[in-house]
Amino acid sequence: MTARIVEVRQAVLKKNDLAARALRARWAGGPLVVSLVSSPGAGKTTLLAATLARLRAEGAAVAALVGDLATDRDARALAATGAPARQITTGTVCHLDAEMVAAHLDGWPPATGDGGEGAVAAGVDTLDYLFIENVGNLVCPSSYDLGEDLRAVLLSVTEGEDKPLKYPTIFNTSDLALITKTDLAAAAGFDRAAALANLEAVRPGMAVLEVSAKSGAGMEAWLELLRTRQPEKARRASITAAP
Ligand SMILES: Nc1nc2c(ncn2[C@@H]2O[C@H](COP(=O)(O)OP(=O)(O)OP(=O)(O)O)[C@@H](O)[C@H]2O)c(=O)[nH]1
Ligand SMILES: [Mg+2]
Repeated sequence: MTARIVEVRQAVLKKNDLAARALRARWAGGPLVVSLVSSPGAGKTTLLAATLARLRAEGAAVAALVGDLATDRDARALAATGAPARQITTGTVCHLDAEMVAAHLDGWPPATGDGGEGAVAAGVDTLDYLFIENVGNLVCPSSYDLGEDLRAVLLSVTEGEDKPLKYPTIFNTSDLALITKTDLAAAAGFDRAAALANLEAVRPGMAVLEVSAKSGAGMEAWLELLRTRQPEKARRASITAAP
């Protein structure tokens, strides 16, 4: 019985890996694709809304996909920034997978604006940045590659410094950790040194940024990381495409 479960799970993951590979190939010359993972309520949507607003104001073409079991609340919150945002409703499924992402890309985002700053032409290939907010869960999303270029895991100051030790896989499959809600650190009695030590124990050398989407503290470093990564990807794509 156990062997059969393992077999089925391996087949599902293999299928996802193939779909993720196809996504990666599809947007190889397109946007920097950044996914956000965390426990429920760690601040993904709030951080993403602030990020979309800032990048749009600089003239970047940005859009977001967001996964939740139910409701389109997050997509509506993100769309309030003016950026195209699309909800993926997963029902009972506790993570996004690459096929769900692929199924929501056809004809999306539609062309918006008048071609001026912040306007987005039709299709994901014309974007500078595509963000994917995963379902709030520290376990399931870790096994599913979405073809993203960068996966950021959020750890809010209110959820406990021990989370990297208890949920190592999600931290191990992420490229960057974002400590969020730093404006609440003192009130929550957040032990910053312990959190950093736990991240380091699980993923030595992991890049860590500390942000508050509410106060704006640390946002510039996060945006600068995105602004640096985006042209790096475009440069790599043009080298690969060169005859
Ligand atoms: N004080 C403070 N509150 C924050 C910050 N970021 C988010 N919050 C609050 O935390 C709560 C959850 O934030 P969300 O952005 O919805 O979190 P989420 O990770 O998208 O949640 P799910 O999509 O449900 O997993 C909301 O009440 C936010 O207002 C922050 O930087 N500081
Ligand atoms: Mg959210």
